[in-house]
Amino acid sequence: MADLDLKAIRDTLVQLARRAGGMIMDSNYNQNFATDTKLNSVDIVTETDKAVEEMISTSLREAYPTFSFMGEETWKPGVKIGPEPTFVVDPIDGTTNFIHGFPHACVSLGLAVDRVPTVGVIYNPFLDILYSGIKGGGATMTTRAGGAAIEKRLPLRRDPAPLSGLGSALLGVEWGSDRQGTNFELKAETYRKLTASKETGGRMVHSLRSLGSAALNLAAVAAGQMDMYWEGGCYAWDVCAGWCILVEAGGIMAGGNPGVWEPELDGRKYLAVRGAPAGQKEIVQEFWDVIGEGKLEYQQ
Ligand code: LIP
Repeated sequence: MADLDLKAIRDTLVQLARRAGGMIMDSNYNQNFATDTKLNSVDIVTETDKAVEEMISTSLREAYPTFSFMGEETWKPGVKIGPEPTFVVDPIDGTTNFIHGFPHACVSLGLAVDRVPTVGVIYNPFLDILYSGIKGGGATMTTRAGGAAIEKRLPLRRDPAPLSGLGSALLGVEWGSDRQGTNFELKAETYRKLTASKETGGRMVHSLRSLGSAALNLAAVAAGQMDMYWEGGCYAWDVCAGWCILVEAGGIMAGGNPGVWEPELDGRKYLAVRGAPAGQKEIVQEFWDVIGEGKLEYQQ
């Protein structure tokens, strides 16, 4: 790890993310083009997902031949991330948004070292917003206005407010592709308890948001635009880049099930909290209390 040039790796990932963004915007998204499904009718993959992953994996193997590579479209069930430097890549995170032309899809490029998210680059080509982070080196968000790049450190607020509990929080959640069974029931019940009025036993959070992309939800928490993000069912490639950016912006990643303070990168159950001078652990505990006895049952 000591001899890895993380800044050079970040720069390579930024270049690739922008190139991939060009492929995404050049594709026929939102034009009834061919899609394929994986687990069920809402777990979608397109030719563009595959072409972008092919371009990224070929480029990264050339540039870093000794590193491992894990990508959403070529991963085989059972394969886990090892301790060696590993690129963890989602060519299009938010494929459902992509096919609907809903402008929240991104390229998510992470590097894990010792299974720890170490470099992260997320690029949403629809809105031309790029997020990046390097372990120990901070996180930034780059937008463009009038042709000029504007880079801001994350979180966007210089003095993030303390977290004062779920009652004043804006939370990211996702429905995922399971639409029946234990995980689905637990999600639906948790969303009900989070939003219901205090008089009826709920926490009455400010509201719930679903950006449709784990990476963009994590980027929003890192930026301080959402207070938390809870997801069960997504994979390491959905969260690796965003996790690095989140931590570099002062946020923490806990587990999606109660009691897990150190979740695994490929554990598939996550609870992210924004950077704040106080209240991070308390709001995690409060969220876990809402889950109660339930448990997300996604396996690695
Ligand atoms: C998607 C995630 C989304 C999650 C879905 C899926 P994809 O990734 O980012 O947040 O709810 O289960 O994993 O399939 O668009 O790359």
